[in-house]
Amino acid sequence: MQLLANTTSPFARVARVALIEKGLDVEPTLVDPWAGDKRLLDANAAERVPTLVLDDGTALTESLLIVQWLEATRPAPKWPSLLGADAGQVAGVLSRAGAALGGIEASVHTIITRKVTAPTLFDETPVGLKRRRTMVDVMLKLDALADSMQVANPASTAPTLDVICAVVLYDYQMLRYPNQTWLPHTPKLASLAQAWRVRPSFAKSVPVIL
Ligand SMILES: N[C@@H](CCC(=O)N[C@@H](CS)C(=O)NCC(=O)O)C(=O)O
Repeated sequence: MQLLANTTSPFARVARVALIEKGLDVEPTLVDPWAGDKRLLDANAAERVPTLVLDDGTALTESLLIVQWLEATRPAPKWPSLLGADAGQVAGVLSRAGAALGGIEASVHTIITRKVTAPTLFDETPVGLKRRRTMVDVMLKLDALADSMQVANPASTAPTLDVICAVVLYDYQMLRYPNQTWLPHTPKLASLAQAWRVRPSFAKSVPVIL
């Protein structure tokens, strides 16, 4: 199995954390999704990370489809459910995960669009401002919800998808927008990210710009 990824992508990190939590600690094969890497192009016409190539050659793309594959092939109770231990939890988990993913999408869209326009040109446009407003609102919302995603002992508790997406968003924001005045103060979200970093899945996948 081969996980094509880079060291910054929050989508790749969601997939990697989920894989590790399901017992598949696949060391990522680093690719640049902007450089026409043949390994990535052969597996994913969209040339995006993450792309997971299974042992039989089947290519899985889209972070949430990789999570879906994991849920189907490595189900509870043998493996932790990423959607929650009981059915009553699922809607809440998906709702919080969806909010965090909206923030991740807005954040990545901003970074990617800066590649084709000067930063201020995009950031100050109506679309750029909408993306920024989304990032701010989502971070504040997750900060308010952070207590519900804390557990007594993260070292011995697998995270659900909402936790994965919230922590991935927070760490990505710190990587991409350090010291930005518009970034909201989210101390509870910061504590959440810090607390879950005791788990190898999060610790091994902290994003870095190489
Ligand atoms: N919806 C996809 C998004 C993946 C994505 O946009 N990955 C970015 C890196 S953060 C990428 O590879 N971008 C290259 C491109 O857009 O061409 C997922 O959930 O996996």
